[in-house]
This record gives sequence, C-alpha cells and structure tokens, in this order.
Amino acid sequence: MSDRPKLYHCADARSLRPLWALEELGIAHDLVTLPFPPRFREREFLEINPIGTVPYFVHGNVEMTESSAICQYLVETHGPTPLDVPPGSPERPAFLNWLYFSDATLTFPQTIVLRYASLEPRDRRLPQAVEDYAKWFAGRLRKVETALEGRDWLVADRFTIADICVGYGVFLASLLPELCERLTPNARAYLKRLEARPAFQAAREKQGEPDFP
Ligand SMILES: N[C@@H](CCC(=O)N[C@@H](CS)C(=O)NCC(=O)O)C(=O)O
Repeated sequence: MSDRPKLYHCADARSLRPLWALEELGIAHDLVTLPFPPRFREREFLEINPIGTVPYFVHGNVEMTESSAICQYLVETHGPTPLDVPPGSPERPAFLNWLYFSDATLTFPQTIVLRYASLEPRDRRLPQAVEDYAKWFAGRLRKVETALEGRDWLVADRFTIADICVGYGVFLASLLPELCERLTPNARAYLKRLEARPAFQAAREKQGEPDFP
C-alpha cells in the first residue's frame, strides 16, 4: 500500500490512541486536527465521515473509525513489533480483552461525565449523571488497578498497544476533575510512566492546543 496513512483527530480525544501508536511505530503520516466536536464545528467533516467522530483513519482504500481497532491494524500492518501480542501468544486473549475493554467499558462512562459535566450548555448539565457515571468509571478502573499490582504494563510484561488504549482512558480521567479524584495509586503511577514516553509527548505536541474539556 503506497499511501501515507491520514488521521483526522481532535486534540486529546480518543484519536490520541492511534496518533500515539503512529508515533510509537515511527510511521510517517498526515495529521488533520479538527476543533471539537467536529460534527458542529467543522460541518464539512460530515462529508468525509458521516458519523462525525474522530478518529477517522484512511490508508489507501482502508477507512476506520474505532480507535483501538486502528491501533491493532497499525501493529499488524507495520509489525512485527513488541507493541503487538500476536495470535498464538498465551497472552493474546488478555491483550484482545484490554483492547475491547479500553473503549467499550472504560471510556464509555467517561464520555457521559465529560458531556454532562462540561460539554453541554449549563442548563442541560446533569450533576446526577456525572456522579453516577464517575462512580461507574471508578468501579471499572478497579480491573486496571488490580492488573497493575506489581507490574508496569498490562500484559505480556512489556509496553503494548493495550497500554496505549487503556492508558488513554487513564489519561483522559486525569483531565476531568470528577474522574481525576477517583484515580487510584497504581493507575496514577501508570499514568506517570505513560506520560514519560517520548511518543506520547510527540503526539501531544503535534496535535496543538486542546479545546476540550
Ligand atoms: N468507539 C469510538 C468512539 C469515537 C468517538 O465517539 N469519538 C469522539 C471523540 S472522543 C467524538 O468524535 N465525539 C464527537 C461527536 O460524537 O460528535 C472509538 O473508540 O474511536
């Protein structure tokens, strides 16, 4: 495939997962950073991605909209790499579970908190939803906290895209006061290790100024 991958992104949104993976893998790419939410603030984007979400990823005739799936695609197309845990590895089921867990289970309650604590106009904010889903997030974070007991990374004793995908959720929590206060000790130490990675720093530098929360 000859085309450079192209990633549509909003600063610090879930598209940070594939942007960070691109940086970790050293893949030359084109980055388009949009204002958040692009559905309202960049109407033409709907002609490119009708659901209006980021990430939106294009590579030749490949089009993808799921942040964790794009990370998986990148390691599979640009590997072999230690960031992957390939089929046949004993840790593969746990690895896949973290990839799916990252968005469907961990980030889902975070989006409710973000939306009803700060994105909606003041008269549409829902403190009860914020409190309930912050608690829900904390319950789900317990799985991460336990997995990191005595370990630096989630699976296979090394940094993988599972850490990018789940680690993004921990990073996002640190940006939201209602969730930051619920971050537990192992998760906080994990976040420090993640933020120290040059590829994470490069991704955040390239994306420009965040305009949310
Ligand atoms: N499950 C998708 C969710 C994508 C998604 O909802 N992205 C958010 C950004 S964090 C978005 O674009 N929201 C703006 C909107 O829905 O208008 C993924 O993991 O990438």
